[in-house]
Amino acid sequence: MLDRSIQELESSSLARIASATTPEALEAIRVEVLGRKSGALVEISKGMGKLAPEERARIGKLLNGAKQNLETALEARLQEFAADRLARKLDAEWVDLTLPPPGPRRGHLHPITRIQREIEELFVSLGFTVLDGPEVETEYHNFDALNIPATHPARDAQDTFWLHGGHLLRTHTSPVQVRGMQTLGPPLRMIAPGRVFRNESVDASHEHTFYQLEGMMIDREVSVAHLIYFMKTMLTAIFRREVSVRLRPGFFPFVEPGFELDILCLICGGEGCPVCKASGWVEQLGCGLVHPNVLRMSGIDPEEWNGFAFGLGLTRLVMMRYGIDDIRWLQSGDLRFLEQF
Ligand code: 2U9
Repeated sequence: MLDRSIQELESSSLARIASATTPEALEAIRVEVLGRKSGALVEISKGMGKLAPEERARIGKLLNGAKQNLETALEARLQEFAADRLARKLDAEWVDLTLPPPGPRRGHLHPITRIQREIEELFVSLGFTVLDGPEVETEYHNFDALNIPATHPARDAQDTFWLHGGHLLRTHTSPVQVRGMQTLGPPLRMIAPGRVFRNESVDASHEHTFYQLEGMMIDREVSVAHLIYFMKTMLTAIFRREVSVRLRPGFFPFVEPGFELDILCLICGGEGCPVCKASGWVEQLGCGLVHPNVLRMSGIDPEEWNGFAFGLGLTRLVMMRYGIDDIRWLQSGDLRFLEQF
C-alpha cells in the first residue's frame, strides 16, 4: 500500500517538476512534497511506525530513494531555469563585439601629427632641440631676418595674411629658427615643426593652412656633406627604407648655396613613372648652407660659425606616404577620412 503511494507521489511529483515553468512553482512543489514539517513524504513516513522492522527498513529505503530522485529532479529543473535565464539574458544583451564600443570612440592621431612626431623623435635622437614659436609673427622675424628684403619677390609671392598693426600669419616656420638663433646661440641643432599660412586659393594641392618642418645645425666647419648625411638619415627614417638623394641648385634668400633635394623614385626605382613624371627623381625639400646675412642679423659671426638648414612640407609628405590625392581631406575634420589612421 505505502509502496504505491510513494511511487505515485514520486512519479506525479516528477511530472509536475518537469512541467513547472517558474522557480517559485518548483519551490512550492518542494515544500509540498519534501517539506520537513508537513511535506507529503514526511506524511507517509509518519505511517511507518506500525510497520514490521524489516518492512519499515524497506519503506524507509523507498522513501529515501524517492526523496533523492525528487531533489535531483528539482535541482536539475532549477539549473534549466538558470540556463534558460542566462540564454535569454545573453540574447537580450548580445552585442556585436566587432562594433566600436558605445560611448566616446577611441581617438586617432592625425596623420600629420603622427609623421611630425616620428621626425621629432628622430632629430631628438640626433641631438636636435624641437622648437615652437608664435604663429602671429613680426615682419622682421618672418622676412627681414631671413634676408628677404621688403622689395624681394618672395615676399609678394608668398601671399601673406597681413594683420592690423603690421603683424602677419607666419608663412614658414623659419622665424622660429631666427628666434632660436637669437636665444640659444651657436653651436645649435634645432627643428621647427608647425602650422604656416599662405593666402592661396584652395584646390586639391593648395591649402591656406598647412604644416612644415624646418631645421638647421650651426657649428664650426659645417659642410654640404653634413647636410646630405642628415637629410639621407631623415628620409630613410620617414620612408622606412634606404633612399638615394641628389642635390640640384635651388634659390632661397636665406641659404647660399641653396639646393632642391630629390630622392630616387621609390615607385619605379628611377626607371621613370607618373609619380616622378618619368624623371626617376622626386623632389622632397629645399635646403642649403645658411646665408651669412641671416647668421649676422641674428648675432652669429659667419666668420666663426656656419650651418645648414632645410625645409619640408609635412603636409606634402603625409600625402605621399598615405597616397592622399586631395590636400583638403587633411583639414576637413571628416571622421570617415580620419578614422582610417
Ligand atoms: C633660417 C635659415 C634658413 C629653411 C629652408 C627651404 C629651403 C625650403 C620649403 C619646403 C617646402 C617650404 O613648405 S615648403 O614649401 N622650404 O625649401 N627652407 S632652406 O632655411 C632656413 C630657415 C631658417 C634661420
